[in-house]
Amino acid sequence: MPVHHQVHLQRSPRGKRKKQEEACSIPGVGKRMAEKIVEILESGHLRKLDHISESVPVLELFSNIWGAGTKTAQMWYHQGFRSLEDIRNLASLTAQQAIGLKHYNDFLERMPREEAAEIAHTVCVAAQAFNPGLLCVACGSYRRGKPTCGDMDVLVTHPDGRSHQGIFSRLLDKLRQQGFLTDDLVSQEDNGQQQKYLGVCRLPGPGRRHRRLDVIVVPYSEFACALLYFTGSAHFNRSMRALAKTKGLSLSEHALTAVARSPQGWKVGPGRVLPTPTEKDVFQLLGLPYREPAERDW
Ligand code: DCP
Ligand code: MG
Ligand code: MN
Repeated sequence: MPVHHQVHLQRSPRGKRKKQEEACSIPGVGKRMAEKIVEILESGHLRKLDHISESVPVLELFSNIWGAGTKTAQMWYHQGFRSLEDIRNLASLTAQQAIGLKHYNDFLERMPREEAAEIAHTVCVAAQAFNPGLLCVACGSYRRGKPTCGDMDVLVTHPDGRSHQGIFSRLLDKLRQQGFLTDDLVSQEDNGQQQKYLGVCRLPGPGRRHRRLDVIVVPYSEFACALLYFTGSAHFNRSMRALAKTKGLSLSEHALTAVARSPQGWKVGPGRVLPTPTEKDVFQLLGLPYREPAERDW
């Protein structure tokens, strides 16, 4: 044993050393964890947490900026920033984070579902002016019947299977011209066959707040799975995907697929897409009783 180690052990009080050994004997507890346990036992306090409890509210403040995750929040904290004023004046922001900061308070607030309905209505009227056969569905927490919504999620498709094509950018251009869309966050035009827009809108008239708006345009062949996905909740979707996996199926926002496997269990090929004209078909193929949107929080 190295000399400095001996000296340390001799100097430490017998009780402390015993506690340390005892803590170490717990399976999964190593030297560093044992030290922390002993510190708490001896002083009733862990000094390492002092710094953490100081940073937690600031990290939360920062990560509530749209487009900033925990990593960015931590980086800003380490750069010495402590307030939104610091971020505004000193931090380098992505375009998305700048929009998130500009609408910080509006984005933190949930809107009443009546206002969410007005937003969906505005999008649907604009879409159906191009083609009255377009199908627009208000999804997300709104479709689940929540009294307030964090944003509005609108799904657009056409039952003829092709007239949804070309609608995405025309619809967004029109809403921009109306002054309804105020900022763009993400516009994905090449996500397979589905197109996704994340942005910011504001209804006309005084006293209106900026609200988050998500729009997806999907081919009708993917309607049921896209509707199921976009209705959520996110937790419900994770459960459904996990369940599908246990049955050799794969559920996505595009389709329910029978995964093809080799005798060794490897995935081979793209699998076979199961026909799911409605949400009920997805439940049925998974062997589940149908659940109304309001029953899909878990
Ligand atoms: N979604 C998901 N996984 C994610 C994010 C979203 O499956 N990580 C799906 C399920 C959500 C839907 O997309 O219900 C819409 O996403 P939102 O973030 O808009 O969530 P909600 O509409 O459910 O809640 P909120 O009222 O906060 O908008
Ligand atoms: Mg939503
Ligand atoms: Mn959303």
